[in-house]
Amino acid sequence: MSKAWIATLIALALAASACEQRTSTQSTSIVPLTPTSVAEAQPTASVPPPERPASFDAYAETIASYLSESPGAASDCLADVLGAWAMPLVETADGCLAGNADDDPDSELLLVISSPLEPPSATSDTRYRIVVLDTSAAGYGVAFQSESFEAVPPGTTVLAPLLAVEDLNGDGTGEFAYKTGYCGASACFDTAFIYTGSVAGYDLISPRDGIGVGEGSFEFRDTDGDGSQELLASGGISGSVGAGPQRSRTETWAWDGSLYALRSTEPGPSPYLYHHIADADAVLAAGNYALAEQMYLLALLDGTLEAYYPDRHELEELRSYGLFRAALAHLLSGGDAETATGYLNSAREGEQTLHAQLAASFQAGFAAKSEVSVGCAAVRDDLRANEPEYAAFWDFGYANPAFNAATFCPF
Ligand SMILES: [Ca+2]
Ligand SMILES: [Ca+2]
Ligand SMILES: [Ca+2]
Repeated sequence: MSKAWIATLIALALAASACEQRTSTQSTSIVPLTPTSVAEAQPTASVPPPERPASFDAYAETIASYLSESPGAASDCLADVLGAWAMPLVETADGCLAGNADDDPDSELLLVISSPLEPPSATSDTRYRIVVLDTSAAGYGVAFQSESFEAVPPGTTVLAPLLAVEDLNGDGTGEFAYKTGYCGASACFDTAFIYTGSVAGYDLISPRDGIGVGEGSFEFRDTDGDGSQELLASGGISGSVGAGPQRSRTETWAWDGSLYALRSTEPGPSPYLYHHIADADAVLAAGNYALAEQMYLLALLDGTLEAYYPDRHELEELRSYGLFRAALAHLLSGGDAETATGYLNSAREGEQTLHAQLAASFQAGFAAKSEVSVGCAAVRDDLRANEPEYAAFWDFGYANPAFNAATFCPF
């Protein structure tokens, strides 16, 4: 082709281009503009997904290279790769999330990659990682890659570790969150991690060890309407015999300006009298004596509440303990001695119980000078004299607080 002919072609092309621009400018209201990037992306969508690499360590980079060649694959969150690679336990719906994970406005892809664990460990035959794929002018790159985790518990059919990718804390830049699991001999534990991204990389903004809860589930929700989402971690039942009576709980982890920190813990329902008495104990310890008195009485009047260790005469012991504590709460809230005496008389009816004896000790001490402190001194003497028996009764497993004589009558 001659130089003159090329020059003519270029001139024609420029003229045509100028003409198109004028046409577009004149008729923007009726002719939709087609962005060139999309027009160019169309043919690349037909690039077939790459072969799954032999090495698990190469998965993330291979997917990033493929996305650079075929950015259209990001629009359906890598369904073609996830389909072609058939990574164990990873399904498209749970294996990929698109959203903003950092401080530029583009979406990143949060992805789960997995492979068989060879040889398998005692608790798993599959390992997985969380990966963040980020686009830039140079193409896609691996912006974050977690350590390798084991898929647990045994028998898991779908891995769904991705929790969220968006501006979670309401500061205008993106975060992402995922969860991992760990199973011991008789119980499994779930842990959530939250990261925020910037040009400098990804920083952990949950505690270093994560936010953990036994047999847990996690949900992001703005519970107080301040524009920042809290992480609600629910669970706490371990299924282990040594744990003692268990109840679920919901922890609220809130953004404090630099980290997600524990804001509050809400106990779940329990069928056990022990937990209802423990709730009243917590209210008394917080100094809300009138409410604590009501809670002891309501717990003791609720005939549906159960014992966890019936062979300890648990309900009888807890009844005498609860009535002693109701008397204490009544006196501390400024109530009359007559009502408190009524509670203590009733507490002493549990004749063969440790706590009937405890109530009697308090009553005798209090009667001497009408002072709570004298009654409490008598209680402390009784606890000291019979500590092994009290400690044995108050051992409610590792999921519950250990026996602590100092909490019985600290006044
Ligand atoms: Ca971004
Ligand atoms: Ca944010
Ligand atoms: Ca909030």
